[in-house]
Amino acid sequence: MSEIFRNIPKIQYEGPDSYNPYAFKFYDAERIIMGKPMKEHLRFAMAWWHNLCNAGSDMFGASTGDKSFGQETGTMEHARAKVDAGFEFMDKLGIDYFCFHDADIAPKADTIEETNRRLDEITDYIKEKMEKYNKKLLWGTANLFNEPLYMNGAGSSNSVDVFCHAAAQVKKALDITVKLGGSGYVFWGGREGYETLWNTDMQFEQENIAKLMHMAVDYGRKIGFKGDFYIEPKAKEPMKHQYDFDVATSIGFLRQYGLDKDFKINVEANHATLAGHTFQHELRVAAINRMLGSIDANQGDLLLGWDTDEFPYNVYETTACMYDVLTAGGLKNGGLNFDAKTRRPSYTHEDMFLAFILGMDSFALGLINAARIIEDGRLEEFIRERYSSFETELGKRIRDGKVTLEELAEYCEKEGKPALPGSGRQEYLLSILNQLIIKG
Ligand code: XUL
Ligand code: CO
Repeated sequence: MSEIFRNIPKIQYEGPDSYNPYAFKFYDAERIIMGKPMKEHLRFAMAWWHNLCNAGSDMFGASTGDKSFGQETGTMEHARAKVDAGFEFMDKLGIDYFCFHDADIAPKADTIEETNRRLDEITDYIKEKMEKYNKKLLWGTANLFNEPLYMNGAGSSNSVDVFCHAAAQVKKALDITVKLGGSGYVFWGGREGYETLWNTDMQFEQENIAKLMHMAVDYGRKIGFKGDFYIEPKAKEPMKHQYDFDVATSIGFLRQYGLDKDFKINVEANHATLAGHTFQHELRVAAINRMLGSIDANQGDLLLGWDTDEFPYNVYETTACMYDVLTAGGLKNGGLNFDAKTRRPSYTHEDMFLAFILGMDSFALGLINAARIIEDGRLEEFIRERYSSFETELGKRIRDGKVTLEELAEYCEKEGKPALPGSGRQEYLLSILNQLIIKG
């Protein structure tokens, strides 16, 4: 097999003063941060679909790039060429993980048998490469949104036959995820939602999605899947309303249907902003519910109301993200999957590398900053102090659930009107954040 990205060298760390576009300025894989090498904190993953499949087409125009890698697209030769390209790419960037949908790795055939045979063939090849290059599968998933038959959803379809088709696809996607030793399996509810309630039985649809997920858990555990299942929340797009709207909604769903022991959340930055939340808000909701599983690392554009899937460059955001990851105790089975694509005019193979360098450096900076914030301690100390009135005897009894409303009403009568609760000092705290982030 000949080299595909011939003019791209192995990307090395050269430090913040380097002018070499093909070098990391901040990502230094082995550098120890809070007791662990950067690469273990970050566990970067390549998303097969954006990096190896998407060539820049959008609903207004054709592809601008070329991801044929020398083969006719849509063939098994092309599928194999993408494997070659993907492993060379990961190797050159020092990325240890990848993620895929079934449909990304092999072209769908007319029958399930033939599609599955192709998936067997290509995963044999991927497995060989994984061993050769020492790469791992972060998570696998099934594409349950592209085919016309999924127009009304998969688990939420009104058609029992479509539901069964989705089940067959999930079964195979689990088979190949386990075959490749994946540590996660994602459900992104692509079209699990609705356009109008005037043709939709919401309860029926949600119950059916849960049934499909239960079957996936039962089957996955039966064939030896020990990793985490994930829901990846998204508020809208492609549907007007999606059932897994945000992290809180998804956790409510998982608990309601008894799926919370097997599932965690895969939080995507751009999906958070589509739901009207910050990325950090979504991470925090997952973390305080012990359900922070994995992250789709990208960035949206606040001026645009859709999923632009940009490579992350906003260091304030990556800092907030890594702060929440560190304080949650890290990502165990999860990682940072670049569910991101280069902008349409950045169409060359070189741009693929430059985009990952941007994303990896942005998260490395985020990690460095987050560790600095924690080590500095001023922000955390402020928060501790802010709630310290609950350290009193009375405060503790409230927290322990050992007081009544009557008792507290009596206390108030005795104490009179409370003093103001103390300044939030937001501007001061943000200036500390600036000081710590800009330190360099
Ligand atoms: C779509 C999206 C998906 C999931 C996997 O917005 O994020 O690529 O990550 O299906
Ligand atoms: Co995603």
